[in-house]
Amino acid sequence: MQRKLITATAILATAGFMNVASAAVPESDDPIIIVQNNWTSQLVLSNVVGNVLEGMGYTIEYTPSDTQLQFNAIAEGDLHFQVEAWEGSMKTPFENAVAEGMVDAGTHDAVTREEWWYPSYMNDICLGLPDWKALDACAEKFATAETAPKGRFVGPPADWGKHYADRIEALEMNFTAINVGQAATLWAELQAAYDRKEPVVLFNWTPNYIEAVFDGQFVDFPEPEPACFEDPAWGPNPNAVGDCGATHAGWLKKAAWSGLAEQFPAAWGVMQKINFNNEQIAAASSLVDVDGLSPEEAAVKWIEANADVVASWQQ
Ligand code: TMO
Repeated sequence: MQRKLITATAILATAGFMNVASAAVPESDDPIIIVQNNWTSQLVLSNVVGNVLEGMGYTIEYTPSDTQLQFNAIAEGDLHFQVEAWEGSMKTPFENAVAEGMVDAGTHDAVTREEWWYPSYMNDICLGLPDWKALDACAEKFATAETAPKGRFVGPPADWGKHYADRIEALEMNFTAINVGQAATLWAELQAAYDRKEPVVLFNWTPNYIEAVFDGQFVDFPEPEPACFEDPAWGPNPNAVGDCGATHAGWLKKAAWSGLAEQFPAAWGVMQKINFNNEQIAAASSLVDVDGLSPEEAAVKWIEANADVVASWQQ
């Protein structure tokens, strides 16, 4: 199949109809290494990208990586493409890697937020929510045997680069962050509390399947500005930096190895066009977290449901 294509291409090129380089796909049989992380939409959408590139004839390898360390590996060419780099949890390592030669492969239309989040029934239990001060005044209601008298904040896996213990200290909150080992534990904690209308506040993000299944809201912390992290005088605590929340409208980017353009030009063309919106990402996670598909099965379904989107990447 591949050889035939090249032969036909070569003939047409000789006749002056086509450019050989642009038609001989794949340009290389070396694998394109797609990075996988530990949350659902990323696992599904990395498979979507891999399936599309495999359909073009490329050899794809998937390699799991740490959300903070992956960008250096991409800069060095050990990993090649990351489809979901989130501002709220990856901005610093992303920007550092760009300074080392990693390519910012473009920003998705999706607008993201990563923040403390609670089910809406808590609005009746802690008056004044979603303001963080109202949450803090209500901290004892969130206490567990492990954290009493402080409230428990169910925090994200450690490799997501969050520093909530620092934020809690900077804002002098009566909470303790208890980090989960994996995302599924966040949702299990939420479900268990939700079923009994018990207090719970946990790390969540959008786009995610959660908003379609649970009624809830993000906690409003002071909106971050660069000065929050540089100037102790900024923010509610005049003696601390980091006394603010995460951006309400974060970016979502793609990250790529700089060698892709030369070694796999047609694949690179697709990677540059890939552009997810909030709905498409939430749908990717729902296929797994609600419908129970594997990420691989979900990728096939997602591609079926978004055939026009996938076609637009290849034009
Ligand atoms: C891992 N996350 C989606 C929160 O950035």
